Amino acid sequence: MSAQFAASRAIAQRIRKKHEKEHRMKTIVTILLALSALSALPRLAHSHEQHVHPSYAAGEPGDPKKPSRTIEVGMSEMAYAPARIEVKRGEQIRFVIRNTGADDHEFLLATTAENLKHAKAMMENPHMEHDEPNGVRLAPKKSAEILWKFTHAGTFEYACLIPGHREAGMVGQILVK
Ligand SMILES: [Cu+2]
Repeated sequence: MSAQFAASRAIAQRIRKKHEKEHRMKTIVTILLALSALSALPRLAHSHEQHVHPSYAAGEPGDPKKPSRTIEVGMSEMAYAPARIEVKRGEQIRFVIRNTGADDHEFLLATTAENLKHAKAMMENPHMEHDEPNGVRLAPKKSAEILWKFTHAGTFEYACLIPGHREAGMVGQILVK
């Protein structure tokens, strides 16, 4: 009787161990799945970003090791100086952008369609941060540089998408020939 009891206890223990092992395996699998989901995130976020801002229709971020032409751009209420720029296709431009005004202003290089879409997003979220290489937001008296290579011919623009600014005239034209 006691031998039988011992045997059934041993069986019960083995079953419990098996369950514990299965549980551990399940936990490990869950963690692995979570980790692989996490590692997929940056890629997803990236492709999402590219989808939302296919901003690089105007070209691509420049290469600091390659020669460039410098163009100074002043921003104030509510205009850019100059308001029109011509570049050659393949040319690399170093924009030296200075806010000479009294309010914050932006310089966002894109197509008109992209900027209008972006402006709409900014109406819903006026404090939206831009960390794209094709744009910058500057406080009064601040300056920044954007190095850009114009790889496509066409008409592009730089605009300030702070609500009301583009509409009031903060838009400049870039003609890439
Ligand atoms: Cu502005």
